[in-house]
Amino acid sequence: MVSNLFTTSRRWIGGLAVALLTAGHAYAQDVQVTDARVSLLPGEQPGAGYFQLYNAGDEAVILVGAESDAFENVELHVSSDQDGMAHMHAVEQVEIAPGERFAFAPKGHHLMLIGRQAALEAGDEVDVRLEFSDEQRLSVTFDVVSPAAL
Ligand SMILES: [Cu+2]
Repeated sequence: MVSNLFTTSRRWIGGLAVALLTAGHAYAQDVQVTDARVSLLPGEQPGAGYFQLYNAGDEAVILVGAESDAFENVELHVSSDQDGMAHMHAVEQVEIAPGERFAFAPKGHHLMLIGRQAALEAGDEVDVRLEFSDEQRLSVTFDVVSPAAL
């Protein structure tokens, strides 16, 4: 009886996965990333990642995070200016509508790359995996640049 139930639910989950695949969701291959670069400050200070996202699909995509083997932690941040003081805070997610472009750029949204795991310098490349809702992942190669190059 127990094994019977197990088999049935597994079959049902399989059917659900197929249904989701055909439901017209936007997948990572519909997302185009260009101009990806990481600006590194000297010493232990975190790096900032910038890029352009284009949603070529016909459904919204939602960026929910990022990770990289080169850093302990990667967060989605947004900068703001309050009373002449620069602030930034973490954001949970960024939604990009179908056909829309979204720029991660200085003084706006950026990836905060915290806890460098190895020496990096301008001219190097670093891989970052962008994480979307539905557990979609997109691996992107970022060029390491000096802040002066932005
Ligand atoms: Cu930040």
